[in-house]
Amino acid sequence: MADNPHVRSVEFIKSAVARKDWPDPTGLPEVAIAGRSNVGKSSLLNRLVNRRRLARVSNTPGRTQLLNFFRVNEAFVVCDLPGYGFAKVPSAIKAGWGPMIEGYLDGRTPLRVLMLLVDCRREPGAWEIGLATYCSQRGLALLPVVTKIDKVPKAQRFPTLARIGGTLGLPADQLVAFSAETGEGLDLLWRRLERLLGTQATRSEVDGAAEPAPGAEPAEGSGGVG
Ligand SMILES: Nc1nc2c(ncn2[C@@H]2O[C@H](COP(=O)(O)OP(=O)(O)OP(=O)(O)O)[C@@H](O)[C@H]2O)c(=O)[nH]1
Ligand SMILES: [Mg+2]
Repeated sequence: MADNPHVRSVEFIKSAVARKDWPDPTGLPEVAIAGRSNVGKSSLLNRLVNRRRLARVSNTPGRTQLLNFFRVNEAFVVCDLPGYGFAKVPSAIKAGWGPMIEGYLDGRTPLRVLMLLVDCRREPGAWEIGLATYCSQRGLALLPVVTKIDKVPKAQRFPTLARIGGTLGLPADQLVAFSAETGEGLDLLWRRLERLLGTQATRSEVDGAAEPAPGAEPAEGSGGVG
């Protein structure tokens, strides 16, 4: 993979299920990657940090079965979550995922940003809509990402963002169109992530900050962040 100027270092910290196994907070802010099974969470993480096989990717939904923690640039921690919903995994295992994910979202003190991934070919369901609402209630910054955007013809990309954004109650320009396959959207994703992590303390800065990409990106509206 080509160099990514945003990435200086990445280390696997640990996998965890129970709260007692979560890594000790180090003062670094944390970012969670959430979304339905097979939406492309682990692929997004690998692309984000420029490593082909850091997080395990699979055609079979249900590949990621634990909370997997990584430290990036000594600046933040990322948690790759198991997927929600219709995974082809034994129901005894799947039954534990709801509490594992919800327990993490509710209880993880350093958590600042929730990346909510939605497949470009699906409609966000009650679970995704609920998570978006949950973010504003809990004071988490929401970073919505539409994955596998390489599957959508260029002319259909904006309508796709508008449709998914509409369901989530967000303006289309707040969604990042992303492809782990081609790297489309990677730079925008990094810029939004860095801005959310860097300006966490002041909501007004997050809401009001303009994107440093002349012409390419409209400035963001205030809906849905934090
Ligand atoms: N075309 C295309 N395929 C992708 C993209 N991202 C992921 N995939 C494929 O989608 C499948 C699932 O990817 P994962 O990254 O394992 O998805 P996940 O959300 O981590 O899945 P779970 O861990 O099972 O919840 C794999 O076959 C990937 O190769 C993308 O941007 N474009
Ligand atoms: Mg995964």
